[in-house]
Amino acid sequence: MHVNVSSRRKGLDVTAIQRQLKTRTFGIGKNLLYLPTVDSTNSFAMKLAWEQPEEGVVILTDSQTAGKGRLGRRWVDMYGCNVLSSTLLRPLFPPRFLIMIASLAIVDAVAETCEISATIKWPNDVLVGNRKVAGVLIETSHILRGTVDQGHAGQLVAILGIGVNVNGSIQDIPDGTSPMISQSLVRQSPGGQGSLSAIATTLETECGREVSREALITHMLQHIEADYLTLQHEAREPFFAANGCSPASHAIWERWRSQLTTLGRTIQVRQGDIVLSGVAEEVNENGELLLRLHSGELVTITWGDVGYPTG
Ligand code: BT5
Repeated sequence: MHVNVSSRRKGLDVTAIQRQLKTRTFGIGKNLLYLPTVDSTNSFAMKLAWEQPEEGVVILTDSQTAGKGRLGRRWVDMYGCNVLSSTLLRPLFPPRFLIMIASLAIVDAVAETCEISATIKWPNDVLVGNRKVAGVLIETSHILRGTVDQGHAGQLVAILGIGVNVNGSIQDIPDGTSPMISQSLVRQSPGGQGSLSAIATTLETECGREVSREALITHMLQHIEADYLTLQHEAREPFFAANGCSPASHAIWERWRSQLTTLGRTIQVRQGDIVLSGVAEEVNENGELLLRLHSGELVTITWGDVGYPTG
């Protein structure tokens, strides 16, 4: 692939992305919306979905003023250094598969763009070594087309939000040590470190050179679209409706499972104020984590933050 490396703090080269993109619809032509700055690409995409819920629209920005993580947390960035994207989707399959598709797309795109092996920490983090380089946020809504009396069911819309720390260094992110971020880090991290640089990294830091955001976005969207369209196709088959899964979804689950660094490790799962400790034994095809508590009991975990205790 030949995409010019954009200088940090410069806006995205959207033309380069469109020239290189080999997708069928995702991000093609008017399906690519670029805003130099926005509150949150996910919030913007959700508002758009109410007016024009066509799938495949991709929102890109150079900086968010109110970037969102899960559970009301913040996602911070530095202007012109990150991939901040949201894709509007109308999945016919359960949205839990989107988290698998997105994490795998990030891992593959990172390998193709800068030859770094990233891994996945359940449920939604992409790591290089032990540090977070990307996060995924999926938000869903039922959008009515027509009226309920006309018999129109709500259409599920999912916004797939991805944030990747690409260039610059984490220490330079202005909000990285803000009380809000630090507070959530202290709560999340069993080690209790209070700064983002203790748990996060950028691709440039890891590979020692500036990385093309345009190339990364291009690779990522191609992977997301390929897996998404395969699942959409199979979701229309009676087999999927009867079983809630298909050969394709099983294959995606297997690929996702094979990239999870969480499995087999002693972990701590924080759910609000509750912390569960044990061994991450397995993930099921619903994407849930099966945790063997130290008491021997096996519990199914549907949400939370995983920490790897040190020492
Ligand atoms: C996530 O949440 O990891 C989901 C992040 C999704 C961000 C994208 S950017 C485009 C789209 N539009 C949005 O508004 N959001 C999406 P969570 O697992 O809850 O992680 C949030 C936590 O990660 C925060 O509480 C911080 O501790 C930490 N954090 C914040 N910014 C970070 C960054 N740039 N890199 C690594 N960690 C960060």
